[in-house]
Amino acid sequence: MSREITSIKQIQEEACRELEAAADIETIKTLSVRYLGRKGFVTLFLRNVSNLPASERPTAGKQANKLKNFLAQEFENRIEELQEKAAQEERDENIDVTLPGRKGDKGSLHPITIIGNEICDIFLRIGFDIAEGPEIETDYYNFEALNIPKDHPARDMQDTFYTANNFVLRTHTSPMQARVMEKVKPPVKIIAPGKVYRCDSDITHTPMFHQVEGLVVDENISFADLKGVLTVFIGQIFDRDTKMRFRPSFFPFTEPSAEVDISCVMCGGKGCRVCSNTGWIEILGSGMVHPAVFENAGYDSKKYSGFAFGMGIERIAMLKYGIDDIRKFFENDIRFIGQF
Ligand code: 2NL
Repeated sequence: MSREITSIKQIQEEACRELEAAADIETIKTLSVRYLGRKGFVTLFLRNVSNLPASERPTAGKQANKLKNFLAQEFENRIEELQEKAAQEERDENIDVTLPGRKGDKGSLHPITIIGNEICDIFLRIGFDIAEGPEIETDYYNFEALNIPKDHPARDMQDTFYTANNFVLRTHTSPMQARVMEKVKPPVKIIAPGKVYRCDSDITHTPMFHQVEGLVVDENISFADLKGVLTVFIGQIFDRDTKMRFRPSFFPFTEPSAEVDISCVMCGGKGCRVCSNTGWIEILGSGMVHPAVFENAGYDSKKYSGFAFGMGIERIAMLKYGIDDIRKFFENDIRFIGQF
């Protein structure tokens, strides 16, 4: 550097030009000494500020200090850049291209998603539409519309999660079906899949689980139609020769109501631990839609009839995969949920 450097601006321009040209860390360290060292240009300039006319001193001092900080930062940044570049080059050199590649983890569908999709696909093939809706429901759609009176045990605080302002986490997906009936005239042929919530927890209950409910409404729908649809469904989701039976039951929203059992998927009906030696396993609830539910929806219960059913997806998945504890579905242990 032979030329005399006089102004701060000149020092800055020169420093930047030299930094631009510097290709290695040693050169930058030398530059740092040359500009910011004890006898560096910036240092000397700062020392010389007191010799300037008084009116120029504050500005010159401020600018020189600013440049000092600026250059210190620039030098440091550039050194870091070069260090990182060198480290990267070293890493590149050390790659052994003959090693087998590392496999990335592959995601898979959750077992409940798989079985839920399978259930929906079967009903879609029989001509059902899918209806989905809110998980936070009003008391009306979750209970009242479905003929569940105010004093019904299912309403107990123990079973239902209440949110602010008397909303509830839906305890079944039927409220969605009530919503559809309110909007569309028969014929209705829908399934309502989704998450439902009950305040309950043990080896067969989790506070959140999944349901698929079905609803068919038209003129002249009979219990035989219910039996036909469920026969096709059970034959497809389990085995073609799985047997099925209805057992009288009670639900407030259906009359008559029936529980549906299938011949035990584990022992084929001979009797085992899974079926408590009965040879039968309960898989869903069903019935003919109660006239009060139709009237609540604005349907003429003299003109229309219909059937409905509801099942827990976890229960079907447990039977299909031979899983004995429902909680395994929600512990999110990849070793478990990645198997399906
Ligand atoms: C079960 C039983 C059932 C229904 C759900 C239903 C819906 C409407 C009208 C009438 Cl909108 N019924 N749904 C009917 C019978 C049984 O579910 O054990 N579910 C897990």
